[in-house]
Amino acid sequence: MKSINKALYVTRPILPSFDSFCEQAKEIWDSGVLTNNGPKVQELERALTQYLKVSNTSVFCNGTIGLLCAIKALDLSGEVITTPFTFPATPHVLSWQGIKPVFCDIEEDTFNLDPQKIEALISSETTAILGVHVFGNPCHIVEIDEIAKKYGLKVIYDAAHAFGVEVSGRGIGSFGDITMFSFHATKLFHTLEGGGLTFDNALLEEKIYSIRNFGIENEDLVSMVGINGKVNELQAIMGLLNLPDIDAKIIERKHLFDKYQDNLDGINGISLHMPVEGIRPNYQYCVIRVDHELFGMSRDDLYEEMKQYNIFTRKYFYPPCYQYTHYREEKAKFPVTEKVSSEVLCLPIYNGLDSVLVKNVCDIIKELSMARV
Ligand code: T4K
Repeated sequence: MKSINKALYVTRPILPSFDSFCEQAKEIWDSGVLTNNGPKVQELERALTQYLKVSNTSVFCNGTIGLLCAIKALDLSGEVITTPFTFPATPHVLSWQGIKPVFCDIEEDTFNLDPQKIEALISSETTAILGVHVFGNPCHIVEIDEIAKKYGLKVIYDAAHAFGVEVSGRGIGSFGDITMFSFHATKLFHTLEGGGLTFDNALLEEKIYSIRNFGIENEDLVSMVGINGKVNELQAIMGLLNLPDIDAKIIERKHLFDKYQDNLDGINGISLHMPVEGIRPNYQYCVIRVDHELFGMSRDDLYEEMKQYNIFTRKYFYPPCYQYTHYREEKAKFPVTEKVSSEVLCLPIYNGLDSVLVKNVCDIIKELSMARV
């Protein structure tokens, strides 16, 4: 059986040339402005607003703090309906603010909130819906918007996976009241650590700015309970250097994704999670589902077996949030999440990944499947 010499991880960060980073860093050294909404941060916000096709962007030290501040800016309280199929950051930011995450099951096709199941969960305490565009596939934006309008709820989207995604030519960050992006090193676009909030309502701009900066309005007035969510100038130049290449990086990833599609085709029990119709996908993740019965091996066994070949896949998102110690709920309430979460596996996809290695990964999956027959 084929083996992979060097450890293959689910992702590797995109890096600009070291010289270009040093050149930009020199400007920061010379100016002595390192942080506190410096010129590079402001330049990055303008560049992102244009690239993401949104009205306003505020950058943050990471996506989680960005989301926390979005919830604060919209004055949410009580209960918020969200998905159990996500990274811990999503429900935790609610709990941090004394808000109860009310989990709603997902749908099979997109792994996103099932809009048919949202209304039954709305109570007099509900203040918002927090959807996640999981693996870059958009939530059912129109249906969620209709429900929110009917019940007077706010809508926040966690677009940690959806940088650069467009729906019928519209930036994914232009939907809902506020959208959060993660600019973590493992994401398509990154600022080492980082995140961003995008929003249409210009009135939110000052509020978000103030919340990000301890609630300080001016030298004489601290008007809100804020936090330190600021980005430094070195993070900003990493973003400014990465951004111009993102479209080319998406194309490169599409080739890798297509290679996976060609080579996984026909393996019984393995299905590739596809981008939905009508969007511009970003190919940040390459996700398969493993049907234990048809493939002859469970997702967990495949995950373990692949490690023997130096392939380190990830079980995003297992365990589902309702199994976390803090949120324990009956799994019977979330049958789709339960199933999806036990079957998904993220395969290596990143810029610079040799397409020969993609073929090798697929061959190993194929051979493992045949070995069980
Ligand atoms: N909402 C959702 C839906 C999210 O998925 C996330 C984060 C958030 C909110 C929160 O956004 P941030 O606050 O993080 O901005 C990683 C990322 O750390 C996390 O940002 C991401 N989601 C999550 C899906 O993946 P881990 O714990 O799996 O990362 P780690 O360190 O195991 O990295 C995965 C692989 O990447 C490694 O095996 C090797 C490679 N890697 C990683 C890092 C950090 C590198 O090659 N270089 C690196 O510097 O969470």
